[in-house]
Amino acid sequence: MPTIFAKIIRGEIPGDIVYQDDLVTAFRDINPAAPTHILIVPNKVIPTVNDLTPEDEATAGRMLLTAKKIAEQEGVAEDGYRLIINCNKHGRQEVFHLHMHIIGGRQLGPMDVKI
Ligand code: DGP
Repeated sequence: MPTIFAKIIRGEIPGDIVYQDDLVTAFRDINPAAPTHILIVPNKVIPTVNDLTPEDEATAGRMLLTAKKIAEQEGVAEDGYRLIINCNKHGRQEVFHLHMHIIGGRQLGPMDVKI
């Protein structure tokens, strides 16, 4: 079964895509927690961080470098932002297609509270 994110990547359902290349796609979160809330996802379905393999090293690295690029594009780089990857139940992961949240555009709360 394709994930909802796979459908956005393939253009089968609407998504506010802000960046796409051969390895990753980034689009705005449907339920933003801050003025900038973008998800960076691998084009290939990797369910969780636990499923990463050495073959995915370039994809994992591209996710981080894309976060840097998007922070600059969104104008939040200097003030700062937070990158989050949730994993499984304790991490409250809801969509099982690996994704990195980039959240910024306002002063965020401390790490241990809901953002
Ligand atoms: P997580 O808990 O890390 O799995 O977060 C999943 C995020 O995905 C959550 O912030 C809401 C977002 N999301 C869920 N469904 C959709 C969708 O259909 N489109 C978009 N753009 N975001 C979605």
